[in-house]
Amino acid sequence: MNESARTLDTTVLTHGIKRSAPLTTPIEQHIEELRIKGFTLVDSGLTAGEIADARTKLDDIYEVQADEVGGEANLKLMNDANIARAVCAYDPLFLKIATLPVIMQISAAYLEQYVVLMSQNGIINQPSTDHYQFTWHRDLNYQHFTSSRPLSLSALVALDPFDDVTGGTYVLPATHLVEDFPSDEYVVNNQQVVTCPAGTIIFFNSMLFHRTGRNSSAGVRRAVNHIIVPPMLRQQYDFKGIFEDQGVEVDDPAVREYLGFAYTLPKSIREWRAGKIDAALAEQGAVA
Ligand SMILES: O=C(O)CCC(=O)C(=O)O
Repeated sequence: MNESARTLDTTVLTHGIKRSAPLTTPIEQHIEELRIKGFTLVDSGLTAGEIADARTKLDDIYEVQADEVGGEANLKLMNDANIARAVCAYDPLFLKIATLPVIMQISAAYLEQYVVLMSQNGIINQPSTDHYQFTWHRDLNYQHFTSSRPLSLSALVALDPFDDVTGGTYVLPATHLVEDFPSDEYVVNNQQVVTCPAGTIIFFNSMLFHRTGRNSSAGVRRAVNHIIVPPMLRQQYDFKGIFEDQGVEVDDPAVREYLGFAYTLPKSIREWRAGKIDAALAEQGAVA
């Protein structure tokens, strides 16, 4: 408990209230926090040994993935330095983390429908080094709307302590309920930094504005983020596959795009990154 919590009056008396929300299960307390302020903290239940293992494995996977694309310089080129992607496909410990009972329970209770893992990314926050995640963002990038029910849940598992020195996670409470990014003045006056021990999961509505805190310690500060969504906005069937099976050619680029021909999912992290590296190189060429 922090100093200000210790001095707060914790009796809850009301008047003029006809509707309120009594809690019946501990999970509901977390769902209520997610609904109102947009984030909540839960212990993952991982052992100290598993957390230590996950730290080493994350660093190893990052090295492997940097090699896959011809070196870290290419990751820097596409703003993907110090991020390890789809780590559950590289080591079973990360599949265990992605499917932790508490992650499955809270995502089912919060999203209230069938959900899938949209992404799982390791964040490697190196001391005194810039990271793409230092800048404010929503995990559903470029989206500026609110919804009466949540669309997506992020589950950020701290693998190192998040504190004032290693860098907590900065959040703007309740901004999952507001369309636009607020003014700089609002950000400065209302940002909150979430700190927690290693092994904690920071769950947040993926539309909450947040960012990684700067790491001014001497060590690396690592985390794994999961974005969990109901897969409702996707094609109901594979038009591209159906057209190909029928031997039907579609030449018009606009029609190909409309039918989702360009939307096949990358089959590997190397393939996912290849397109982005090509785009970054093309942009550099255009500027030069
Ligand atoms: O590392 C953190 O504190 C936040 C990570 C983050 O912003 C993200 O994964 O989207």
